[in-house]
Amino acid sequence: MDEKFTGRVAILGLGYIGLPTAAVLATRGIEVVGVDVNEATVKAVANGEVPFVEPDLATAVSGAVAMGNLTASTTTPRADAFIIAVPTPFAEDHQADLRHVHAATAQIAPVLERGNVVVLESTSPPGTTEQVSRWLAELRPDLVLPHSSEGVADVHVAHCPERVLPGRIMIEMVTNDRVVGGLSPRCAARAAALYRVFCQGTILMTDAASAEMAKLVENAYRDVNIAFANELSTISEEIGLDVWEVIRLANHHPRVNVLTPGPGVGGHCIAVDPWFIVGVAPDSSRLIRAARGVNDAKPHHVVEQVMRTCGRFREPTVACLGLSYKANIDDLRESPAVDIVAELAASRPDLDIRVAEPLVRRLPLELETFGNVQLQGAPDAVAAADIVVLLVDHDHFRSMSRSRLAGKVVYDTRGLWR
Ligand code: SAJ
Repeated sequence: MDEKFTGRVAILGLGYIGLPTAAVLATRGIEVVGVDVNEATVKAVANGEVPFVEPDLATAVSGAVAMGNLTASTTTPRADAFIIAVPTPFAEDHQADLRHVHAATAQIAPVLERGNVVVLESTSPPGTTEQVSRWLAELRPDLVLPHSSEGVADVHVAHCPERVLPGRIMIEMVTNDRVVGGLSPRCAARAAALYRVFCQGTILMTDAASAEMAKLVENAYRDVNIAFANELSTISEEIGLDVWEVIRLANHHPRVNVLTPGPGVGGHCIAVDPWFIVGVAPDSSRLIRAARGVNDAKPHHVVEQVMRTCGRFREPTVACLGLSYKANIDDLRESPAVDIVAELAASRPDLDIRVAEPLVRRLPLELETFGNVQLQGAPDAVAAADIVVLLVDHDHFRSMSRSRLAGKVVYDTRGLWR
């Protein structure tokens, strides 16, 4: 019989993963305390509000708060289970920066009790879950942690990487399969019981390092395949072919599925996680490293192509459509589209750049500083432009009448209008 989880859960980090996880657990009757260092976030959540846009999240959070199952705090309370869902960026040298995980561990240690479960959800290099156990042991020498070979562990430590797609988080959180890697089989079983509260997918139990690596592999797999598509797009441009047509034809083969080229790879995961693999095995990660290079070079390539086109006009006006890192979301962080507009604006101050991004109300700070960039509605931006650069395949742009593009030079990085 699978064991059942009962008790209170503290979730450290109320971001894109922590908050939806808190809401999903709380709406299933679990007492959840969301913990964050950001007071504004804590205040918003305590009032049943959400600090970012994600479909269906606001309803879940306000419902859970109204039911009394979800509260928020800047301090970590005693709990039966702790979930660490803090950022794991990479440092200058591409090594994982674990300072937030370390800080979360230090917050948990003073309130840790025998029988507790600690789960690391943050994407991390292999060995990090064991490191969390070591950090806890240093701070709580009175407890036996599971990395140690001495006796029966008092506390259970596991890794359960998040795998949800921004824009579909509330659905995928419940329906996706989950990998749960324990520092021991007992740790995995205890953590799995927690996720069984809401996860309708299969829970795959394994060891912690395999779970850590599996998550990195998922995103590196996608990065490598997007790099292949992006490389095909620059090759096709060079030899005068339409890459979308080439891929469409190739994908009719039953065992071929080339992904979609674009202006580069954005987001907080796919452009970051492969580096954690490179970091642990630099000499053997040649393909993974090369793919990162190909995808990172794509925004600059787009800028070069646009600048070349600008040469045809005396005082060109350029419309850049879309700023988010992918379609139909309002998330501008780590977005190649923002980088492209910034590089264009910086290298050609004489360009008149009109940006259309229907999902945001103002330009991000890094673009506001340029005198030659303004945010406009798509129809106005396109009407004013000599050159139209499509950067994000929002549905909003897909449905735009093609007649508006007549007489303009169009550079469509997403193949939306072909
Ligand atoms: N992109 C392309 N071509 C494609 C697919 C994507 O250029 O064919 C670009 C997108 O425009 C975007 C970037 O890649 O800039 C990443 O977008 P995405 O939708 O592939 O992924 P994310 O970063 O939103 O979410 C990923 C997901 N991982 C996988 O699909 C393997 C998600 O399931 C993970 O939970 C998430 O990373 C994470 O947190 O790790």
